[in-house]
Amino acid sequence: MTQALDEIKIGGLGASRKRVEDDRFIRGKGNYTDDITLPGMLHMEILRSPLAHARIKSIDASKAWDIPGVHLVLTGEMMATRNLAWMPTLSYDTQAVLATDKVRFQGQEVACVIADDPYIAKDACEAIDVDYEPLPVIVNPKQAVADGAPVIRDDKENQPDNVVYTWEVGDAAGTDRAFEQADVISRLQLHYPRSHPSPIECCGSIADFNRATSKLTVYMTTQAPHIIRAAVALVAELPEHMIRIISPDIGGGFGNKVPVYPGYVCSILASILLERPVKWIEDKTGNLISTGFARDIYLDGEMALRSDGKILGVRMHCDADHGAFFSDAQPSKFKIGLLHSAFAAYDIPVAHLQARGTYTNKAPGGVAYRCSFRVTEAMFFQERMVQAAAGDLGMDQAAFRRMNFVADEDFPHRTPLGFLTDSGQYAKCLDVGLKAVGYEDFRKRQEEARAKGRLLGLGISTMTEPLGAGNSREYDILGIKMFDSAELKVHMTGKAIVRTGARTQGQGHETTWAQIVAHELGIPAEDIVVEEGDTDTAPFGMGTYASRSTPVAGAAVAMVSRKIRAKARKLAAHLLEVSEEDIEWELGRFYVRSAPDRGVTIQECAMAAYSNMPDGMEPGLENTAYYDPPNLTWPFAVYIATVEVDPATGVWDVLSVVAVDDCGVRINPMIVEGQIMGGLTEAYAMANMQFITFDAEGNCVGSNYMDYLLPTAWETPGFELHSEVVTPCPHHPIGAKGIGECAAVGGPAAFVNAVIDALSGTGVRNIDMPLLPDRVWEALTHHRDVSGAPPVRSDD
Ligand code: MCN
Ligand code: CUM
Repeated sequence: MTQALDEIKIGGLGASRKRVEDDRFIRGKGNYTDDITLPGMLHMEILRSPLAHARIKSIDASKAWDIPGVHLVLTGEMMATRNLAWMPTLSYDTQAVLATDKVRFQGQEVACVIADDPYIAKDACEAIDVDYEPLPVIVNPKQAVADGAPVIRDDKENQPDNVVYTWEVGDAAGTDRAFEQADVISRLQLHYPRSHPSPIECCGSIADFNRATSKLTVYMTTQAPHIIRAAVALVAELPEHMIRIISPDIGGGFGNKVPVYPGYVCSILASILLERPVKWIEDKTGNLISTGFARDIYLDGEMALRSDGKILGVRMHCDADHGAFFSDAQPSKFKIGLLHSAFAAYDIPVAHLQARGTYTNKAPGGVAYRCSFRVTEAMFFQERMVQAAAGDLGMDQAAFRRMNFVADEDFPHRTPLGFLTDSGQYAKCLDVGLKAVGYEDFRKRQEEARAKGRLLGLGISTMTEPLGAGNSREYDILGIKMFDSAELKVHMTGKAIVRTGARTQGQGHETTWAQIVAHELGIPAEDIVVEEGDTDTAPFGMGTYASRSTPVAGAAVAMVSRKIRAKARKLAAHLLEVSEEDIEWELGRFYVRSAPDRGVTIQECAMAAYSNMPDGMEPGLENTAYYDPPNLTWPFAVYIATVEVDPATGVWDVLSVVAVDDCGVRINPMIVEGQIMGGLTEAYAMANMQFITFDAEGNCVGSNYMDYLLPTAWETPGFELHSEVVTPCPHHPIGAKGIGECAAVGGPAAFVNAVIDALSGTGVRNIDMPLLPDRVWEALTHHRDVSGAPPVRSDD
């Protein structure tokens, strides 16, 4: 008789275990950067530029220095004497830490004051006199490349214009031939607006340099502590063992906390100069106006179609607006991130993509916000284009997609733009979604309603997302290869601690990593503590973004558990006095094959590792695994929204949302559902209400929560989630694919497609997000597309 444990009961794979971190979060016992107070700590505030583009004629900080309680005023000039006025970005560009020559976007960091408290520091910032000479302002790529446009990055040699890069991929000639053979050519042009991750906790850091030990400790809001340590080592020329980056609890990251911000650098330099801890906590406006934006991309594409509905080829062009500095934190060699994952779910013979990046007078941004490096834009364009193409052919939306999907048996599938997708059951997901939303029935109701002047619409969106950078062959950040790590220490009582190179920001790693160990070793999840975010204790890893934690660090957790199990097997053989070959494993226990009643638990093996190991065996039960994934993981999802548009006002209400997500094996189904609901909420907000843009002077319009609306429970629609399609990832040790961003990536197109569907018959092909009532009303009333591209009028 064997006695295998019930995996769900011990909190293993598939258990909807409650999130252990929530015990402290919901009781106000989280420990965020701003909760930390160190003895002798000073406070830093940043003076930001009110202008988007201006030459700095002079900075007079004498009045600020005179204010009692002020310890230091940092300006670009002072930073320059230490070679720190500029810093390298993660995309091989440079970024001003504090402006010296010019300011290049509204909100740019101009000076810092370090004082006894943040209020004195803020007041002192206002006492700094900056004499600006305004320059012409550029707020979109068209202006950036216009004849005579002022060169924003005149600090750079060999930068005669505002073009950051041009890049292309695919088969241009083959695509031309496909278009020659097309029966129908469908075209779409749109702008995916800037959006902002806007985590509840803003960015911040506490730098603590100890002259006696020469050690620099920095508590900071970062999603990638080891990358920050590497960057500090390189920029500040401090040795790595003298730098400790601690990322305490994080109140949401969503990509906003990947880049390196000037505030971090200034607090570090201030602490080194003053030999006291220096805390910098950004305010909301500072966060919204100056930190990691996302999107802001102009997409223009064509699809070559055969009259029976087969897609023959795709051509895409993209203009990306990167703001004043190219600071994307993305680990691929591709300048435009993974935009060329567009159309990966469709079996398209040939495609070609051209991309151009431009500098503008806006805060640097690009990739960050619940996206795997521009996959959000890729999937949005893909699904908007597919809807337009089906419409042009007069084909049913669902049938057109189904006919062009990559078939289940065609994996691994090489996409026309070069990716290798791993697995999926696309048509099945679509069918589940259509059934759930009552597709046929809705189409009938839509027609009946139309006859009565009511506008109903249904939008389908699908997405497949390349998640889990790297493999190290193709992905790196500043030459540091992409992989991740896990360390597992099993104590003698069989309790354990697992540490990884990732950093949770709310995703629930403290819960799910323990579940992977429970699955591999049979140690109950509640006996395992998870720790991340301290570079002095965590194994080296590349952090959490691009939903890479489960695909990479999570895989490392499984692999290190297997190493522990291999050693425990030797201990079991020793305890049971049989040879290793005679031993079988079942969850939590080794037993003798010929005598299943004779067994030892994993806990007994752990005790033996410290008290009764065989002669010659190294004591202890600990190990580390570094995991370099063979490929990205490719989850798939179908999102379907139905809406009703009020023709009188342009207001639209969501009637239903159905989500079918296939992220392979789910470690914790409840957490996965939470991720999907969160992503759909953000998708809805982007499609419906979030407005952050620029006027002609480069003023950031919407840099406050009156304009940039965060969705609350009140306006957020309900979501119906489906989990019945599971395609295990063929190359991940436990079959899991990433899920953290899927719904934010695929969701927006479902809402926009639904509103455009409601407007069918008016000739409207596109309204740019957010689909504010006035835009929808304008489209309906004037039968025309509505662009949301900046500049906008300030009173919009
Ligand atoms: N999970 C699971 N089964 C799977 C896949 C994932 O149970 N098959 C669990 C994971 O173990 C983890 C969570 O779901 O607890 C998300 O996992 P994963 O898809 O690996 O994504 P990451 O942990 O790498 O999180 C990053 C992703 C990104 S890039 C953004 S942006 C985002 C997102 O997660 N930011 C978030 N979701 C967020 N959720 C919260 N609460 N806060 C953020 O800042
Ligand atoms: Cu692109 S936002 Mo997340 O990858 O941190």
